[in-house]
Amino acid sequence: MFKKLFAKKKIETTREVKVLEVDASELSSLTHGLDSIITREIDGILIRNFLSEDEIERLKLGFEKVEEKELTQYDDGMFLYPKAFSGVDPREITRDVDFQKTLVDSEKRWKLFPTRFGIDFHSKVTKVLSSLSQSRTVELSKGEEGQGIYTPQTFRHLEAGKGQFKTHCGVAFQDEFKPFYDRLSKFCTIRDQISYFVTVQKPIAGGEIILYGLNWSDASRLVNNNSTLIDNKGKEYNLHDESQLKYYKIAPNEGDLILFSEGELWHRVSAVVGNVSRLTLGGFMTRSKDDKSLKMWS
Ligand SMILES: O=C(O)CCC(=O)C(=O)O
Ligand SMILES: [Fe+2]
Repeated sequence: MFKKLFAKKKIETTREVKVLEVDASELSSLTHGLDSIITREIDGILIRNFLSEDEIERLKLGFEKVEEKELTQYDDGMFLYPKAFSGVDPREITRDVDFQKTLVDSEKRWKLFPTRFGIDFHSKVTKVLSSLSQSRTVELSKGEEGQGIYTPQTFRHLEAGKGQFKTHCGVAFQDEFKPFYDRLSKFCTIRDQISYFVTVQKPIAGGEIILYGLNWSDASRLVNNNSTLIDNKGKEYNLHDESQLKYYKIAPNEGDLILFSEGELWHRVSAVVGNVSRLTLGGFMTRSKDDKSLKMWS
């Protein structure tokens, strides 16, 4: 009885984050995996050993040869190749003809990927993603009149000792990068976007993906340099205090592929620690307007 009386009042925390973990050889048991992320029955899937050691080595070698001038810096210690949507069509509006031209350039660059990086990553990842959905195909997003494509995947290089992705979620991006999302929303339902990436180089420590058990629709205010979330009732969560909310945290191994509900789920990548940088390759997808396919971009 005393124990009960004096027990410390449990701090109310957020919900559990559900991520299924499977080996690439067992994927046939998950034919509804992507659909379950869309309906939010689960938050994500971690597919172990999606790429072989040989495929990883090819990607690493290929990325080493990417020239500095081809990289775009997005934040301190964060470099992307090729440019992601936020660099192609940033906050100010790009003229339609110029945007269309970037899609044509993206297609040329993308077609060279298999020879340049030694593996047809796009075909391989699309095949697996398609096998995880019963009702939808996974497709490239094309430009107007079928001209050009939205780059489906980007390499993300987080420099040793400092690179990180601060807390964010897809829906919050929709305000921040409105011109781009306005274009996307002409052919997609942009709300339920899904993120996927494969780890190409794992750092010694840090560089973990952290998915918080808090949805944008429950907590939409992110303050204090992306370190505090305020929910709709005014309750504050310090994202760096692990006792304040539930989360799923993992540093995937090289070759592992993770996919998760990027749209509503707040998440971040912790700072890379040690002298090995973190390299990932991935992109986003969301349902087409007719809900028959998932359209990709990065
Ligand atoms: O680690 C990455 O490549 C990106 C992490 C992330 O924020 C995402 O996949 O949405
Ligand atoms: Fe993200």
